[in-house]
Amino acid sequence: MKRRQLLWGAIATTGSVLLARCATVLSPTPGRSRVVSQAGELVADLTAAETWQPLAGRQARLLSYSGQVPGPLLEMNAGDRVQLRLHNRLTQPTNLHFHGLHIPPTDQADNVFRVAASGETLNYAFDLSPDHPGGLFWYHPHHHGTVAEQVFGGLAGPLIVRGAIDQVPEIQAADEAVLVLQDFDLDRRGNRREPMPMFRRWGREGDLITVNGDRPPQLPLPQNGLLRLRLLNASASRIYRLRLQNHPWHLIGLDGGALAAPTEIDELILAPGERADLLVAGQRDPAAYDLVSLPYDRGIANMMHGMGHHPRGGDRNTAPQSLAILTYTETTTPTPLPTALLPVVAPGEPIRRREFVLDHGINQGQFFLINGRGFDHHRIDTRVQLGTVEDWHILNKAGMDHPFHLHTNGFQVLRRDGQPVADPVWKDTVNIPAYGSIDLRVAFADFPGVTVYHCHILDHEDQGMMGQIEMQPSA
Ligand SMILES: [Cu+2]
Repeated sequence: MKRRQLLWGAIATTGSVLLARCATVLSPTPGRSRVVSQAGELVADLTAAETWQPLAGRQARLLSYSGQVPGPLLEMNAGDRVQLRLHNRLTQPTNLHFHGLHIPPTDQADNVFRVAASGETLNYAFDLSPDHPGGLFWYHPHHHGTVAEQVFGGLAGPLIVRGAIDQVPEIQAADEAVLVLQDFDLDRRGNRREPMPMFRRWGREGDLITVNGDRPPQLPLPQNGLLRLRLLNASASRIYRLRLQNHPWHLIGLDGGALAAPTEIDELILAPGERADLLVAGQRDPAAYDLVSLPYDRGIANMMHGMGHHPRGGDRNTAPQSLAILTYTETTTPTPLPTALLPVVAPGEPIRRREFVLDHGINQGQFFLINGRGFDHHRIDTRVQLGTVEDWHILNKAGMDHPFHLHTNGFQVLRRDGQPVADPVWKDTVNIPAYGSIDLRVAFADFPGVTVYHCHILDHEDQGMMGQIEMQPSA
């Protein structure tokens, strides 16, 4: 079988290369490790702690998993057993959420109601089903009230599931790069700045954008070859608008869902929590091409003008920034783009329709509301039956974008602002622009229990924009 290179961390900038077939834990560069499942099992320890970290050429006081920002890459196959131990060396409670995985929301699996107090260890254990979609997922804290602070401090790590999409021959032959996008707000000494109350309302952002905790990496693309680019927005609030300059790129997947065929795109908007899977074909003149981040206004400018504020300190990154540099290398055996990927299975027919209104206001001391209410751990907001399909209309009545994320089960986006979406795919997070609406079709499959849906601007989640859903076994 042809093997690809997997680029992870600041590999290209130091010249070392990591082969995807290598064994359990590898550190291609100091502080950048990868844990690959062996014989159907992935076992790893993650220690959450405040540590000094190298970050984009300087030292920064960050929150890290096992001394790394982002955390170690966990790589497994559909059907594997996963066992993780989370050691909490922070001064506050934390826990883990496995964003996008279709696993139980209960017991030791994706149970966001568990708490690791400072100094404690939590065991996580779950099985991925043999038909679990292959894709890029991620792990991060989900302890209500401190999610934004902990993720913005650096706590986030990528998780790859290898599945059916990875068996497509052209994708198998492609080189692969995982890019974790994070932003940070640091003072001159490298300490994290405490966000002003107003920035917590907007959702905290930082001037410093990093890719895998570093400066823009160079991504080698062999002439005539294929590079699979896998992007994760692990930022607390920042929405990225991305463009590969003067070079085509093709979308092959969104979140954990594959497209039916590669689709050439122009721009890519990536909200917090979202992922994109892309192929870049080395068919252009050998040169360097920039992956750039362009300004995106998620409604803050309007709000600042409305309140008489000058645009300072909110969405401060207004100039395009290079996030990675695609660099052509020597010619390789020609690999064409695949013509087909995986069939997209339809969710089935809905048995009911619900409406969720996202808005701002004050309710029991919380400001970000769903259907007029802020989060209450003692209240179940939505009860659904397993084995059914529902249509959800999500209406954003506020002048700020709110990316909506549902745990445990995926959905397809059928309409945006009432207009049908061509060729919907399975997703777990979708941005709802200010004053916009989205229609989803959700399939509630096999796992009973209580979990949550929420805004993925993590300050909004912490300040109330979250609801609880109970998935009940069919009678
Ligand atoms: Cu929000």
